[in-house]
Amino acid sequence: MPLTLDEILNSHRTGRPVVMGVLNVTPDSFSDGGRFADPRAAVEQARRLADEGADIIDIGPESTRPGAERIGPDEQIARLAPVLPEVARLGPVVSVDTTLEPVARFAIEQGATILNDVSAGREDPRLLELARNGHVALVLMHMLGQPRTMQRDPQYENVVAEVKAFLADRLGAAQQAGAPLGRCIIDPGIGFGKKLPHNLALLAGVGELASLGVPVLIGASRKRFLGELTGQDRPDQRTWGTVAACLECYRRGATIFRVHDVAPVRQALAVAQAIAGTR
Ligand code: HH2
Repeated sequence: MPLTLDEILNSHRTGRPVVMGVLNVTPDSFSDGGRFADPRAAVEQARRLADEGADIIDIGPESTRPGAERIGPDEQIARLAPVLPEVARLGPVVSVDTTLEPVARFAIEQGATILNDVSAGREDPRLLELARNGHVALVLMHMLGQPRTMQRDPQYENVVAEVKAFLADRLGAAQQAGAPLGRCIIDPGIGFGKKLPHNLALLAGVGELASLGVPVLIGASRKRFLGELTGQDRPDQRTWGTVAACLECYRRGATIFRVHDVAPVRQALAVAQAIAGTR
């Protein structure tokens, strides 16, 4: 049985690992671009993610890969419309990966209960207000710059401290917009304006981020830094590196893992959870 939204939002207290399966309904995503742009293929993939044990299905109508061009709300809604209502019937909690309030509002009407905002409410601050009613959760992610430009020589003095301060500030902004702290999840944004040493420092420093008192989400799945570390050029062959990153972060206090390959990550986390429980 997939976890409920309340169980997901309590995962940092219970230590229950949460798996978020990625469903990109885009023609151009970096690792699975175009495969699920057809609505029937998308719903089939959502079913597979649910069968493999996803607690959340994160539907992305816009690619955020480095260099990606932005698309407007109408096109995002047109991509979600034939897919979202069917996915909402499958059982897992539905999340929508968007930075735009009209898209988020549409997604909530169609059954989504998590708003995964890679801009953490900076692009469209009205989005944060949608979590006011207490039925919707927010993912607030760190990104340096914009997807189009973010990999152009990002610089930090102390990446963990800077990302933590940013996330604390965005948690404050969410609360000011009326979103309860207990409805917020934070994410260091692996690969979003970060070079390899920045990504590694953030993965190692997950405990520091977890001290902010809300669940930490990690999106390391298939990302380029795994290729840099292993020499594996093909994103769909980076499953083992993804598993390693998830386990290391779980050990350090992250509980929510956004991944393309649900089954292997689910299995690895079940073992890690059992071992953690006997410590
Ligand atoms: N990464 C991607 C997209 N959305 N959301 C969160 N919260 N955290 C992440 O790390 C994250 C995210 C990029 O990966 P993917 O969805 O595979 O590719 P694309 O953005 O090209 O669709």
